[in-house]
Amino acid sequence: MTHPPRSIEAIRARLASVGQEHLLRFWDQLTPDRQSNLVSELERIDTSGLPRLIERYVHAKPEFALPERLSPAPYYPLDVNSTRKPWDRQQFRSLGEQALRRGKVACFTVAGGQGTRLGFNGPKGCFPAGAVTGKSLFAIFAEGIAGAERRYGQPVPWYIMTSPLNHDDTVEYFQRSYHFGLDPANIMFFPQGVMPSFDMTTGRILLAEPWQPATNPDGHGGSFKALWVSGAVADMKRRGIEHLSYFQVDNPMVRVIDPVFIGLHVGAADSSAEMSSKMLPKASPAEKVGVFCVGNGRTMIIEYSDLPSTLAEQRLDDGSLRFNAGSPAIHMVGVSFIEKLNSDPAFELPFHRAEKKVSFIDDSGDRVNPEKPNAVKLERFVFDALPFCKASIVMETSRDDEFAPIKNASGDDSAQSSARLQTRRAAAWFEQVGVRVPRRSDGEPDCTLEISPLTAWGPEDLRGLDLPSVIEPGAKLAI
Ligand code: UD2
Repeated sequence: MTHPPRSIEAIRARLASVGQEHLLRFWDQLTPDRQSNLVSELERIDTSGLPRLIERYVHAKPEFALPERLSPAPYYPLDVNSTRKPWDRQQFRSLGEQALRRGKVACFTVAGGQGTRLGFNGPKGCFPAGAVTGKSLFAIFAEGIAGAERRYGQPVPWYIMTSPLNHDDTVEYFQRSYHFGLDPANIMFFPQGVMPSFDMTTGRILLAEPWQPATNPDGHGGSFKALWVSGAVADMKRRGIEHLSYFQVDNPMVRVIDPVFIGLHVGAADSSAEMSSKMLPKASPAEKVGVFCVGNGRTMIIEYSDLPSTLAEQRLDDGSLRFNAGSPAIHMVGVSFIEKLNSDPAFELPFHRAEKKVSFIDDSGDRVNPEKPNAVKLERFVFDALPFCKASIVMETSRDDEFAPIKNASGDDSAQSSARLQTRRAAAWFEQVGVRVPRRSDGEPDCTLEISPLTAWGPEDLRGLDLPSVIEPGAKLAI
């Protein structure tokens, strides 16, 4: 299809008015198909907002404004008898289970990230993560969901946010895997939005190809809009879903459904049931996780890069970190909260600016692969919605039980470290039901273990199973 000259002139004028006419530099050399591609890409860019955006985030580097009144956020501690805030875990478990038995809860996975650090060619959810079986992240989550459906006798729909870059591959992967035995009618995929990537010095949008502006996914904070425009929220309302269990694609040990957390979110006196979060005590002041704070009276997460080291390193008299509540990025989100945000035309989460290396086509049509950051990417973060809640609670979870993310190709937060943590957790559970686990002199299990979330959510689920009484040194065991 060729584009009528008049419409391309209108687009050219619109781009010229905001200093972006270079995006059409190669127009005359493009095939009609590629011209068409370029036009639809350009039509998606909100040109009227560009000058302000570039001024504010590309030419300037907005400093994070630390709230004047900042204190650590309170939380429901893991030890329910702690003097910090005693609470009744069983009561909230029952409330959560009630919500599950009434079919009010769905899962929501943000899987639109580019996974650059992992260096994996494909959607990150397809990455082999099971310590023994090498099952993918998606397969492990699916088993957790199947486990919840079996326990509570209700479908747990699964909403998966992809990006335009990995959407088709993700959907195909699920089809090839027969949706891991889940009912495909209960799984909905939708792509998040994208933002243009800007040249760091000129503010011009880079061209990834002569027919394609460079773009990046707009951050997991883009999910509030994507859930709305994709029709996912409408689908939830049709099904009577009221709450979403939100988790990232990178953590194979996450409890995809946690009745206690659901119960607190829906029923705690200080919860608005809008958005709640899990926390875990930080492993070190420099750990790369956001930190829960109360700023000017509102619960919020301050990203690790924005928390001044003077605060990150502050200690209490007992030696513990004052700002110790790290975020594993696990939330409960009320469907009505998503609706509330989207019905306010002025609602917008802030952008966060990151300088990245982005390969591009220069004005002479040559590809440039920069050696240092040349581009600004803008992303929104989901946790910036917390201060929009009427009230928001935080619950402590156990690092050993629920956090083994895979982010890097090696070292910390890699497949190897995650397998070690999966093994450690499984060893602890096995030992609690009397299975002998071989241990090395440093105390680490001398074997590799994996427990599927379809089999058990904790040691209590292992009782009554046909388990070996002893695991041999060097064994690999998956149940
Ligand atoms: C995130 C949190 C950090 C801590 C840590 C725990 C942010 C900014 N930081 O760090 O505070 O909680 O996780 O593991 O979130 N994603 C999308 N679309 C996007 C970008 C990301 O779906 O446009 C997904 C991505 O697929 C992944 C998740 O969001 O599931 C986290 O993204 P990340 O890897 O950029 O965040 P990270 O690990 O720096």
